[in-house]
Amino acid sequence: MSKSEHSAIDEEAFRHELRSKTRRGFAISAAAFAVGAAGWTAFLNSPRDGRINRAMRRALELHEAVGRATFRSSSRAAEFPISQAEEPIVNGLSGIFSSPDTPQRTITAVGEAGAKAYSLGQILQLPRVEMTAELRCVEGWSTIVHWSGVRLKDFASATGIASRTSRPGDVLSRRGDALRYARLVTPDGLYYVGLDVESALHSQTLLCDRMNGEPLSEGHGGPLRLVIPTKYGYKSLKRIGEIHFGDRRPSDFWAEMGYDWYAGL
Ligand SMILES: Nc1nc2c(c(=O)[nH]1)N[C@H]1C(S)=C(S)[C@@H](COP(=O)(O)O)O[C@H]1N2
Ligand SMILES: [Mo]
Repeated sequence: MSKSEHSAIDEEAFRHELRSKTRRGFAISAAAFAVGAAGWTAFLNSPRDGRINRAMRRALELHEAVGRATFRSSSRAAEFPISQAEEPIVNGLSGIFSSPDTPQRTITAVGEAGAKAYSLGQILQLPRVEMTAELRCVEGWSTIVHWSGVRLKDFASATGIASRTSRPGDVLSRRGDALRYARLVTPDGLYYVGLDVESALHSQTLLCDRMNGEPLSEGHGGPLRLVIPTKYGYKSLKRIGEIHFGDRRPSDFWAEMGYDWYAGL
């Protein structure tokens, strides 16, 4: 089977999955709204949680519960032939140019055993992976981009950072050993994302140092950014300063503005 046939099939499977999830999501959200239909007034007047009202927040949480319940590590974002890759716009500069005079050479990893700094060189010794996938911004554009880097899963396996017992290896295969959440932060702390551990350790979740065959520019998050095509673009944090794993659900820059915390497959 040729490569393009293969990705067409993957894509069909992806769209099918998305459609059925969307249907399920709608059914449950509709039920939530019916319950909430005790009145628009009650809905609109419900107390606020951050910037959005609590009823809306609950609907998003329900949507997330559906996503998590149907998420399997075999659910994959579509991948495309490399020839379809294009240059994405630079979108969102929070936390990127705030310390331009300090070239960043280390990433701090924080787990149950405390914090440890890793050089970019150490991280990039992990097996290299390439992926051509869609960067989908919630604002309505999407671009197919060719990325290369290493898997966050491989970094976690090598360091033991996602393990409750700080043991290296595949935490998701050891019952109860995986910490529940990952949090990534820019060096200045201004931009941050939270991920459930299954999404963080998904095989398409990459730490990238190259984009479309070139070293990653500062605007796109160089020297190292997260790319997670199973989620909306706002989860793909540019310019990683710290990677944390823990059991407390992390805050998230765009979720605090009212967007979905889960934001993906
Ligand atoms: N540090 C940081 N990362 C970020 C953002 C940001 O403002 N700051 N914006 C996010 C959003 S909303 C999108 S759509 C993508 C865009 O990535 P690009 O600029 O490489 O196209 O980056 C994400 N990562
Ligand atoms: Mo975005």
